[in-house]
Amino acid sequence: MPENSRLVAKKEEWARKGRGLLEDGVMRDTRQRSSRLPPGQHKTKGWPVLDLGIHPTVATADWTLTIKGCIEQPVTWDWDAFLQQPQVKSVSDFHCVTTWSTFDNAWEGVRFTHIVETVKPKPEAGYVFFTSYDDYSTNLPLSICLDDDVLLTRSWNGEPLSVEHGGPLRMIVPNVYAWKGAKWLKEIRFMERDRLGYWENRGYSNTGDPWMDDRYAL
Ligand SMILES: Nc1nc2c(c(=O)[nH]1)N[C@H]1C(S)=C(S)[C@@H](COP(=O)(O)O)O[C@H]1N2
Ligand SMILES: [Mo]
Repeated sequence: MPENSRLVAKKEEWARKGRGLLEDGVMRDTRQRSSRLPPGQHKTKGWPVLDLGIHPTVATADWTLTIKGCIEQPVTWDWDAFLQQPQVKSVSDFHCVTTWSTFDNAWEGVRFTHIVETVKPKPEAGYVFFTSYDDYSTNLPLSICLDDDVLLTRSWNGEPLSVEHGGPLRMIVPNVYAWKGAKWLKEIRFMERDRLGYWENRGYSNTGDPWMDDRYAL
């Protein structure tokens, strides 16, 4: 896969060195927080673009989302079918593991809990694996995906999501670092067992809790 190999090599090096951790190799629980900023993060201006360097252009006319795996009702939606699902708005903060955060992003899209009600995961489904049009992937426990503010997002601050930020559709999962929110979302697979995604296979934490400074697989 053609990708931004210098960035990937840099981020692998950061994972080895524990860059951004307040104390080497120590995670800290800051959930009893007085600040909106997780440990080791700074608030940035605007909204940086961070990805593997491939920006797949998928016209909504060609776009589909397939949801499969350990579920009762597999579906493939085209763009119209996606728009027919209940749309909600949600405002949340966004924390990239490279230490920048943005506040008060207004997202619009479909709640992950609506996906769950529609596809009906089997009782043994405990994990979710996301695959994107740039071949990126990431994984989450189903429990994290059930948070109210987890959205399949098609709009940011009132505008359609731009291609560079993952349009037509991306995941937003505010309670974990932003690498766990797949841009250019193509497939969601429910699974019995966990499977590591792109960064989770390259030294990044499998849990990725910003409030725990939980950046790397230590
Ligand atoms: N498909 C895909 N999704 C991705 C990535 C990627 O390279 N490809 N990068 C991740 C990382 S590391 C971050 S920080 C966020 C950045 O989103 P942004 O570019 O919209 O700021 O997207 C995440 N989702
Ligand atoms: Mo990131």
